[in-house]
Amino acid sequence: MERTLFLVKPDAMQRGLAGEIIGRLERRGLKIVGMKLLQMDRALAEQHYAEHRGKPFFEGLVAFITSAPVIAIAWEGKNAIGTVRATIGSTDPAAAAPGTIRADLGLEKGRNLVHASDGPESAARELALFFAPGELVGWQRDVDGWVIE
Ligand code: IDP
Ligand code: MG
Repeated sequence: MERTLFLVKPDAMQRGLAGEIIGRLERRGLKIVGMKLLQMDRALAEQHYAEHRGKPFFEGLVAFITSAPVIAIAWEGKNAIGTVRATIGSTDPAAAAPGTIRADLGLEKGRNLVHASDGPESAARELALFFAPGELVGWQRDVDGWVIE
């Protein structure tokens, strides 16, 4: 089982697409183990996007991500990191595969609706930025890893 950090970004929130987006990931079988609505401040945005500091789009990205509330979600499931990335599609919605969240709901790289961690190290780092360990819940699983209903 893996966990990954996911954000419904301000553009998706403004457009009323949070339910649609979260529903798609729920229906894949991923489980929510943490969720909060928050407005990111500049310090959190700069930490979250630290790898992009210095790039031409960095200032715009920080201004955008702090411009309205976001929903932060910790998803848990088998290969959760790769599964969420595959479900959202590539960074540029115009180039993303049809059927993915970014392709189906967006068109602009700078307004691509969602964030998802891109690997185990970034998932651990980003989860810690948004959630204290005690805030993440556990689902009861059987020996094969399936959630016990
Ligand atoms: P990712 O969100 O698919 O992981 P990254 O390369 O990590 O993509 O970039 C982080 C975010 O920065 C993107 O989701 C997008 O919102 C924004 N971004 C990336 N490249 C550009 C660009 O060339 N122009 C405008 N915004 C960009
Ligand atoms: Mg990224």
